[in-house]
Amino acid sequence: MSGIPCANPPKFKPRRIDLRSDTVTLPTDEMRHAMAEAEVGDDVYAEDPTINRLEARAAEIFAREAAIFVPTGSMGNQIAVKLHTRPGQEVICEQRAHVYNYEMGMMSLFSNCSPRPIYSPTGYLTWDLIQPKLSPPIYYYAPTGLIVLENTANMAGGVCIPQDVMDDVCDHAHEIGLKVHLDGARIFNASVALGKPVAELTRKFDSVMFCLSKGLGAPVGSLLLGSRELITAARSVRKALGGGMRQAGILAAAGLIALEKSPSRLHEDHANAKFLADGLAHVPGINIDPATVQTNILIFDVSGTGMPAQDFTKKLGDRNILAGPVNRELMRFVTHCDVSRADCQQALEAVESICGAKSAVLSS
Ligand code: TLP
Repeated sequence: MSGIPCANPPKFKPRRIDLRSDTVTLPTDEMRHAMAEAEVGDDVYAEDPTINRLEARAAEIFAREAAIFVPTGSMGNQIAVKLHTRPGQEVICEQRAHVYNYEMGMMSLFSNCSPRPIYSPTGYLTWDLIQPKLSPPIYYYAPTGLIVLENTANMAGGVCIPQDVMDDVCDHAHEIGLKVHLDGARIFNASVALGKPVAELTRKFDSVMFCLSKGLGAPVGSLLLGSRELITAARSVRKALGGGMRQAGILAAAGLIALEKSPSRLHEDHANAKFLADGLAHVPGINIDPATVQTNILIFDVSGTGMPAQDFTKKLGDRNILAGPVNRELMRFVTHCDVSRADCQQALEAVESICGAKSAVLSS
């Protein structure tokens, strides 16, 4: 056979650089090995030793009484909304919050609550912004039932909420008997950027959700943390949502590795995001202030190129760079463990070539 050309030679498939999200990360060999070896049991009977270990370790890291493993961050958030509210109440959150925009309207569908979204120029809510939107105690208003903060604030460009802002919101809310839930899908990114342990950052919240399957690189899973009473109740709500996963210790095994090992490398993703932001800021038609990029998410405006973000995304895709449009003007890049500095350089070159080509068209 040697020397005879193959009739259908396999086509060379160039590697795609995936900046759409940190959800796209693939499990490491160490994770796959741990998954294969995981000791498992039926978690609906609370008998999966690996899940029990993950929950205990997460509770310990966050200095909480208890934790529950859930398949997704969305489920963790919605369990919290259900447990902290009564039907007919309002849930205050920032206008770009995940819990409001990307969870299928579940706070209305599942908990019978209405969102009260508030825009903040910084991307996160402060008590000054929240206080005027609390429902007055008049019988025909829907009472405020819960405040949800998001740290880091994803669609505000991965910005971190400072400790004093979170503490202040929680203190004021607690004074009037209101609960505060943290969507901490990327709280470990905030912890690295702010230089504070997650337990300290989240200490005042009534519940905290964090994801293993974002920057930490696990294939599946999130945890909801809180008091023992809250987490016991959460087991029923998780089951109601179809989230009782039986021998899911296979997933928790990867999660344990993500939890122990990944936080110490997140600074690399932040440095890569900064590198991208610095490069993008020099491309004509792209608008981003690199000083606002604190973690692994960049949101930038492409309207100056004359192209809608959807077209820009398509052109990047043609160059094997995957990214996501946020709306007509804005695009998002997310760095993660499967994206190197060289990949970021290649992404920047693709952006430059698109803008260069476009400028040439405009000037012709
Ligand atoms: N975010 C995803 C998309 O759903 C937008 C992403 O690519 O960023 N809270 C925050 C702050 C999130 O960013 C996400 C996922 C979730 C919750 C939900 O997590 P999953 O996808 O596990 O339900």
